[in-house]
Amino acid sequence: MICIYIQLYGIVVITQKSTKKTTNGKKTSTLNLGDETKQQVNLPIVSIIMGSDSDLDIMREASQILNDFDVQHEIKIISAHRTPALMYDFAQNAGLRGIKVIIAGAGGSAHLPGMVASLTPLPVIGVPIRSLSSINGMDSLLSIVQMPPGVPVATMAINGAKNAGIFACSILATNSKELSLKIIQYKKQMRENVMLKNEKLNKAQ
Ligand code: C2R
Repeated sequence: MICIYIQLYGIVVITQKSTKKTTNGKKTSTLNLGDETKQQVNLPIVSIIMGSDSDLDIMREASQILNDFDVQHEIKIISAHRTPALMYDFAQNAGLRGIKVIIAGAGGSAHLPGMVASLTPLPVIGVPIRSLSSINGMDSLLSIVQMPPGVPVATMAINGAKNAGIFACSILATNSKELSLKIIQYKKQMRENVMLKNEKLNKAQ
């Protein structure tokens, strides 16, 4: 994986690019989503956005999962409060750029996920961040989860960015047998890890 950092109109864009190549040297997406164009040009299909770079340590966990599942994604800092016009532009155009799922993390008075959800038909997964200025993340959680009827945000646990990555994969897997098999394998591995822990526990008794 190569990360490219670009400063664009005040937004930091971090693009994750797979270096996987075919025998003729052309890059391809490893994921079959039935979208030939995207497979050829290898564009991101998940967008991870967050209100501030101070959220990055947590939101990286979503990126890590997407890397593990070979899902092309981008990471951007966008704030509904600090950069409303950019947030609007992002939300209006994400689907047109080929993004299929948005993961949005924010702390404190976290309006970013809900505002983005109000502007796009794409599924939005919200991650409440326990930021320094927040009330233990409870303010972020309630801001994101208590959306008015008609504008849902699939809200994860406080700091639950890892689950946001897995949930994004689950949504994409409804259209990809390959990704679905990877998730089945992931769950099998989790089950085996628990069995191993049980074995260790039994031996220690
Ligand atoms: P700073 O660390 O930059 O002061 O940000 C961010 O997500 C972060 O957790 C503190 C916290 O403010 C949050 N923030 C929002 C929004 N923009 C920034 N909740 C928003 O638009 O919802």
